[in-house]
Amino acid sequence: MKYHQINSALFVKNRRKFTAEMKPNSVAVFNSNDIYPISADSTLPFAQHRDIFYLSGVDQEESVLLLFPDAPYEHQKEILFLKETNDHIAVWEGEKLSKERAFQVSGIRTVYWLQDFHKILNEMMTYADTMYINTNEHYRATVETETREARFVKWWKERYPAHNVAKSNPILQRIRSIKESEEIDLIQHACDITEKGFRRLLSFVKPNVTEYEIEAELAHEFIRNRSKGFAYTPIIASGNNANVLHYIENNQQCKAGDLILLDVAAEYANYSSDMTRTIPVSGRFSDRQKAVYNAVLKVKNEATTMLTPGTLWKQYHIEVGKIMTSELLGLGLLDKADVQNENPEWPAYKKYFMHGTSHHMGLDTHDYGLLHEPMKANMVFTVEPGIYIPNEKFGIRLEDNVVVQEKGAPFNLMRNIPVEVDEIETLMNE
Ligand SMILES: [Mn+2]
Repeated sequence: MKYHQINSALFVKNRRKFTAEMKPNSVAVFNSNDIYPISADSTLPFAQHRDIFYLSGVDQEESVLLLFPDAPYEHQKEILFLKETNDHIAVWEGEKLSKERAFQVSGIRTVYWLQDFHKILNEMMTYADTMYINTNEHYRATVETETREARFVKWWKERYPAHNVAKSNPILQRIRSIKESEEIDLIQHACDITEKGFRRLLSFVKPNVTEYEIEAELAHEFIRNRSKGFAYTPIIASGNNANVLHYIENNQQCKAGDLILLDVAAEYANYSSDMTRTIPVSGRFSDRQKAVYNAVLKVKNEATTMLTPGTLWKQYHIEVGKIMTSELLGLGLLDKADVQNENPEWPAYKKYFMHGTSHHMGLDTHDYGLLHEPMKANMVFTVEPGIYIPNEKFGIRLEDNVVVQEKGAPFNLMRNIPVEVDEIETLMNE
């Protein structure tokens, strides 16, 4: 791992929050992700399943975490199963967690090699009444492959049909959405790496630079700061490309006078950041670009103040829509009749701003969080309004990451990343 080791106290706390919600005499199992094959012996880089990482800090393939708070013996309450390693295996496969290192990382004392999993699970199942299985219930998830977790669940249900089944996912959605201070520090660190990348761009971008050269600058800056790289596939969209919301080709040349929409951010220690900035290729905004930019900025700043404990996600979006509508009227993009005749299911403003304003962010960029439940302190949200105008061949989105506070306005984790027109122009022309 490139990142500095996280204090195992975080994972101890996370497990305590999970087990506090478990029914009496129940077991929960969490699996690593697979390493996905390409062809021949090529593979995609490993990406750990965020749930087992959240509960253990183990960032390695072929790992299983078993939690059994009511186990008859103390050493059975928390168990890790890891891929076997020793000095000989390490020469061939590189360093994997030893039992001692696994304890240092996770705070879990009982560590077995993976070949003992079925035998020990069987013993636990004879004691337990209920099994917590971990299904993916994220509101945006579409999964085509069978994950290691899904494979385990299928096998387990066939093998142990007499046990009660319970769901881990709603518990994880709730506890993962409220961040511990250590997690907020890690997300802040990811945001700070993103800031370094963005500042580097402000002196790099000139007419005729290509979108992929911009991507390369960011990758360089992120990795040299101990990030694995982008937290999600970067969007580097100059000119009219900004009006394709999920443009990821990043293969065009940036033309003088155009804007570049950059939805680009670093990960750190598996935590995301999620930033969008829109900058002028030539280092100066036109008057029209500036007017639309400042409208988006105003919506972002006003929306941010509404992210407070008790706010409902759906109601928040209705309120942001009203602010956006007033800005679009001011820009002449909508007229009064458009608004008076609007369909409440698809209000007029959606012609120019068709996506959501906020999502939870954390270990996943679109993180866990139950959107029908009111917001709480220490949730981390993005705030990302945009105005997209294909007729004028540009689109603008601005996005920060903020922490909901017990009292007062949210804390902006991207407060140091330039966003005002004057500051962007000054830095681009130094
Ligand atoms: Mn986002």
